[in-house]
Amino acid sequence: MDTNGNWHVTLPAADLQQLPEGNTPLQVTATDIAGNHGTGSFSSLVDITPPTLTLGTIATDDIINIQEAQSTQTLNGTASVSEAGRTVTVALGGQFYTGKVGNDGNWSVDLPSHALASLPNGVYSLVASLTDATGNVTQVTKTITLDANSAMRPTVTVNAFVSEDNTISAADTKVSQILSGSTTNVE
Ligand SMILES: [Ca+2]
Ligand SMILES: [Ca+2]
Repeated sequence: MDTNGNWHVTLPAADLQQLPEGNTPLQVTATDIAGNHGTGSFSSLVDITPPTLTLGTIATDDIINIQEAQSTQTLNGTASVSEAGRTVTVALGGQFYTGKVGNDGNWSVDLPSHALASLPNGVYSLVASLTDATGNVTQVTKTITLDANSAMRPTVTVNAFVSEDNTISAADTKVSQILSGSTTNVE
């Protein structure tokens, strides 16, 4: 204690880690030379448990195709009911989307069609995160496939048929004819 009556006590980390979760009352007692006591107390909230967080399936099969990318796709999930009102953040392709945890613990985050359509086709890590009031963070990652970029849509080209004039004559029907062409973006 200094001459102004200010004091401090260091609480070792090893002791803090032994504290039970929840509200922990702390009491400080001062005693003067005559043996008189004075006490002060406060309550400190201990929360070392990160929230639970689960992710549902998006676009039926976690594959977003061209048709699905034309409308908003909603990612649903669950979280600890204790996190009601807090924000779930979803990262996809360098963009962030958010939704709130409901009173039942359910949440949903919308991925807008313009964002889905602008991403190159490929496999993406979709990362959802939720931070509780104490700062404990839970992150859950799932892999989704985007097959939605129309520039990558399969194309079919058919070459001219039957002696280059596309007309099947009586003579042409007497022999086999070959139909040929080419495709792009077909795996
Ligand atoms: Ca917590
Ligand atoms: Ca799908």
